[in-house]
Amino acid sequence: MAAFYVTTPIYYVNAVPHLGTFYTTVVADALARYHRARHHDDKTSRTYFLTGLDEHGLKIQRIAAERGISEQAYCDEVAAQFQATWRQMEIANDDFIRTTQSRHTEAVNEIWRRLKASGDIETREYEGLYCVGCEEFKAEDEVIEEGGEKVCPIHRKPVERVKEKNYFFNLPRYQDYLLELYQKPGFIRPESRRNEVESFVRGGLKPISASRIKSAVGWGIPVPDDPEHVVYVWIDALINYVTALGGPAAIERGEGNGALWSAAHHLIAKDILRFHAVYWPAMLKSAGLPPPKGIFCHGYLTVKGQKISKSIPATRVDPKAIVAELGDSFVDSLRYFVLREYSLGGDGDFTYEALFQRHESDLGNDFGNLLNRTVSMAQRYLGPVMPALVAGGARGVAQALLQQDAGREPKEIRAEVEKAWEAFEPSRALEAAWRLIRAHNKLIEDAKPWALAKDPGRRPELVAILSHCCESLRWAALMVAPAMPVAAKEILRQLGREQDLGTWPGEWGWPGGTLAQAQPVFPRIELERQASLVARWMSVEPAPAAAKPAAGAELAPPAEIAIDDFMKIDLRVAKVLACEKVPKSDKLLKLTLDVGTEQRTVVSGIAGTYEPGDLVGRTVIYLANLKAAKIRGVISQGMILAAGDADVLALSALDRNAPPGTRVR
Ligand code: ME8
Repeated sequence: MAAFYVTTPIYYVNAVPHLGTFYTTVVADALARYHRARHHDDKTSRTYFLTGLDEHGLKIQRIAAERGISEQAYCDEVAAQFQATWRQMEIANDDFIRTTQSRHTEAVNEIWRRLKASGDIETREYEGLYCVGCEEFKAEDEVIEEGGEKVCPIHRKPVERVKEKNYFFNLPRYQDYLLELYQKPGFIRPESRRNEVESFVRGGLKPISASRIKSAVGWGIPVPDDPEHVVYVWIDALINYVTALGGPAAIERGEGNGALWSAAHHLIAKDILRFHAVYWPAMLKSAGLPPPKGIFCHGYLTVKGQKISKSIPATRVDPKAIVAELGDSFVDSLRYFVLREYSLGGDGDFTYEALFQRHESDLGNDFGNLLNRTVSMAQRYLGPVMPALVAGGARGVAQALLQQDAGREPKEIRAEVEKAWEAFEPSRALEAAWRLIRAHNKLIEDAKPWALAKDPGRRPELVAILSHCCESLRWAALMVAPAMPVAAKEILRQLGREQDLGTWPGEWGWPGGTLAQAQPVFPRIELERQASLVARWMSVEPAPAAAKPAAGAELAPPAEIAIDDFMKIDLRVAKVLACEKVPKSDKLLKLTLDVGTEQRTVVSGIAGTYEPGDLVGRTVIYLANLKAAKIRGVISQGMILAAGDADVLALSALDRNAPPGTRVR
């Protein structure tokens, strides 16, 4: 049985979808669509795609309390938004799991009993540091000191000291098991992530928390037989992948959806690798269940190098807002873009310019153009009916031309596309499919059907060329349909081959079809419109909701940079010579700085914390090579560094005197 079970992380309900969660979900959707299409003719084949929501934990409990509504009401509200967004984005998941569903409570109870029966659950008096953002206990050496407080290095928020009696899971017992598991080829991909996990496990493991005391965290699944405790949110969350297949017993018996477990692939980003690659297989082993087949860990999407994250307004990229502006047909452009632009393992920086560029060049100029030219010429020269292409004769002419252009047979291209989808490499799959598209655009340019059409004697050649183009479009539509289901459907409709949707290319040879009128599938977006949209979407005016991150909301760490990148930043000592309020603004101060070689003007959003008089004569750290920007009519030449997120807490300072202009590094 060619089974394929793919999961996304279940997302926290402390935010609605953004481009980061969209990315993982679209990749999983495309992989599932590929597997369905590739094995459409195999009745025994099964594909299952699961996504859903992680609804328990302190983070959610606090947001609901702040909102003054019940946790469940809050979760229901966000769940509806997730589901509506995924539908709009053409996400065809087979199941949507929510950890507040009763089927999940049952599975968690059963797994807990199994962990206990294996002797892996024990109680301990525990004192430790807890980060609500991560929903995780942190060791002393995992936190950093900031402003005299211990803070989580990821969320930059104070960790909470917790002293309670907790249940613990005996993770160290599974060290050897895990190390052996990591030797299984492809269990953790990419290889760099496998190495990272392996060295973490080799470094030694500690028991992990398996519960929280109910008086501290009420919003969770009660520990079986001990209602004073709730199951720790990560243990609860990971089990979702088993719940959705019918629970541990169904998996053990290999019954129904349980049979899919041996084909399970967890798609995640690197922030949650340790939970999936270390804790989860150990828990499964303890519960008497086999590990998933594989874990694929992708990188972060960033904006200007910062991880796209719910709580950083400057990184906010909202797929819904983009589609609301550009129409439902743009969903496929967005899906295509994220799948084609980034190679799945690494990080990738998002820009709207690159999105528009690919929409216009790959989709409009390559794919759309081939469709448009082929369908309109075929209609004009041959009429709507394109009969099946018979072998031999003029077909050979087109074939020869094509091979010369594509450099390979369509079947070789198809094999490459298949290999790439199988290897979780959507970008390479799409790139390969594009070879077929580009080769046929070139075929049209070289064979000049408009010239052939003038000579009745060359009609067979004309038919051959245009049917080749129809067939290449049909193949390309089928091979890229996992990424662009709606565009693929429309292309097949115009070719008169809608019935092929959801199948996979078989023999090369146009099977015949009645063409519809040519219509643009990827409408052009005027440059001016693009520019005004980019300006609007990139304006970093914090949204009201994001201005004050909710308790526990994530403050993601910026992506890692190399020292060379850091060296591009020109930080200097500067002295404040003058300071005044910016008219009609509560937040902004205008500072005149001595930066050693000259005076510079900087507008800074620190008026909520500092009076102008506080600052004159102070030394600050100044970012000198930031592109100048006009803020409230004042040209700001750079910025000064300050601590704090939405609200400024403190200004940068030096602990000794250094003259203005001195480099800071
Ligand atoms: O961690 N780039 O939920 P979460 C790429 N509930 N992917 C990103 C991303 C970015 N900038 N930002 C988010 C949790 N993601 C837990 C999971 S699973 C048993 C429990 C994606 O809402 C990526 O898949 O914080 C990442 O792993 C996930 O969202 C984190 O989602």
